[in-house]
Amino acid sequence: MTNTASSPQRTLVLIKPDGVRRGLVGEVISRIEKKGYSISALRMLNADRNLLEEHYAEHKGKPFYEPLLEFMTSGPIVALIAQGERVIEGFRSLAGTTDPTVAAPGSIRGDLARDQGTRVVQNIVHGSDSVESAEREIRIFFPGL
Ligand code: IDP
Ligand code: MG
Repeated sequence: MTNTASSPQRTLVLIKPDGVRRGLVGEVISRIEKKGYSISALRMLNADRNLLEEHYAEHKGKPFYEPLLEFMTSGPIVALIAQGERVIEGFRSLAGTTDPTVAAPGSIRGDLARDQGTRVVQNIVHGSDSVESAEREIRIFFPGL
């Protein structure tokens, strides 16, 4: 029998330490679910430096790289896999642009974050930006899934 159904697209979402500290885990998850995506895996962890170096390899050498690793190890984070048709771009849209000061109202970053005057911008969530990075990042946080 020919199977024409492809497996659903997946993305890696992180709720960063600012989101966890501010009690926004439920709010972020709720927005993902209300949009209609499903969550297929979820864990809370204290990410160590090695894991984050792998995750943020593309940013090595940038001025915000060290502050970013310091921030991401400053408290627990939540990692989850969301899935559904075009979820990678869909979650990026839910998240809003990187800079929360100008992120669109209605988005997670636009509604819930602002510039705190820190060297790294604290913007509550991470979302994968391509199929390749989603699969790579999922392997880092959920080996075997
Ligand atoms: P993204 O999270 O919107 O994909 P990236 O460019 O992948 O943004 O950057 C990763 C993270 O590094 C951002 O979410 C933000 O926390 C931080 N960051 C990115 N660019 C800057 C910057 O120019 N100044 C300070 N922090 C930044
Ligand atoms: Mg990115």
